[in-house]
Amino acid sequence: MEIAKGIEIIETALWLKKQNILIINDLHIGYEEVLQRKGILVPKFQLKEIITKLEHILEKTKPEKVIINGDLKHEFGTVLKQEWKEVLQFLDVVLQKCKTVIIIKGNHDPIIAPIAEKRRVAVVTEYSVDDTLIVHGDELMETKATRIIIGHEHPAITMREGSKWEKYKCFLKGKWQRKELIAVPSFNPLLEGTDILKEEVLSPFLEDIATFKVYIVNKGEVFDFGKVKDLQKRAK
Ligand SMILES: [Mn+2]
Repeated sequence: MEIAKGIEIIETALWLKKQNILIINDLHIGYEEVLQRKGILVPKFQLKEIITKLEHILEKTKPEKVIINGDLKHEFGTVLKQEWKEVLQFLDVVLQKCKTVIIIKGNHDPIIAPIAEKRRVAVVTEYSVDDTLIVHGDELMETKATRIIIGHEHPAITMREGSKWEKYKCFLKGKWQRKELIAVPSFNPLLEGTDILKEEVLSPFLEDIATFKVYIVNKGEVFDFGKVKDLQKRAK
């Protein structure tokens, strides 16, 4: 679905059609290991699922650049070989389909650089293209760009589906300081996200959340759900 001129939602990725750039974020590779350490058993198919989904999107869009907008790896507290292996495995898949991969640093990526270097992938704090700034979004920054694209928030909405409640990932589009702001959900299927109707927002760019438009993604399909404030009214 096109949500702004030349900007399309493809599953949980954002595609800048004109510049042919594909943006994904918050993969948090290794997240299931953290859950396992806490005693929560989750099957270990996360990476495979991420790769299958991404390959499908890459086939469809054939981008010139893939930008990973922060939090590629969940945590680097103790860098286990296994964790390195998974990040490299992921980068290799992307590099097979797309020559240029750029990593934007997120708040979970303090030591991503040595891993990225192994595959000659650039690590930057922000990336600008035409009038658009792409940045992780955990901290505000000054910019002349007229559009900002962020990750970090993991936006989602819980809705009733028949008799049960389901959480859906969503994109958000609104304004920050008169600039257009787009928030992209987490690419990791295991991380459903923050319910923006019930929980505090994380990113300071989303201070005006009530005025934002919501686009829900369900099984690869995108649905326009109107504004946050109208959904808040209905939820009461
Ligand atoms: Mn983050």
